[in-house]
Amino acid sequence: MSDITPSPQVEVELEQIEEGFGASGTLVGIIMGSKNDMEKMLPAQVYLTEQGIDSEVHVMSAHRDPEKVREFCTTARARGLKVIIAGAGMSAALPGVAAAHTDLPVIGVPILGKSLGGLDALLSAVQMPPGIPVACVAIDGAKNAGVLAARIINA
Ligand code: RP5
Repeated sequence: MSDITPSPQVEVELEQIEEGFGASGTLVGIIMGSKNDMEKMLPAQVYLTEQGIDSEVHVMSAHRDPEKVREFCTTARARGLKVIIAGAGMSAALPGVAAAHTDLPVIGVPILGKSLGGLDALLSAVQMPPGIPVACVAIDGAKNAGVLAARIINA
């Protein structure tokens, strides 16, 4: 038995794991704001799988499911995740909110919506305040998010 006492923050995270998301054993968490984003986000997982990197996919919206997003992101490191890929359209808050709740690298994927040519999502994802970074790929650029996640893991 270890005589190292977990920090209060780690204890909180472990409690949250027991109540919510389990220990995944995966390295990359892929989250998106709607099931309607799934088709555009899957190229990230396809690339990671080709590279032998396990990932998990969840739908959670920063606006519709804020508590789920908070729980996923605050427990991500303790569950073994190394990178989070977050895709959303319209007012794409998900990447930035994810980055606010974890110090893991967050890669944002702006999803093309029905108006504004995707600029709404691009600007929402990329215009982060200093200290809370999101590494943003192109509009509908999920494959590059997978490539970047793999490079981060293999750095
Ligand atoms: C965003 O709003 C989602 O990421 C999605 O791209 C967009 C529209 O969501 P749905 O109405 O299709 O569920 O939060």
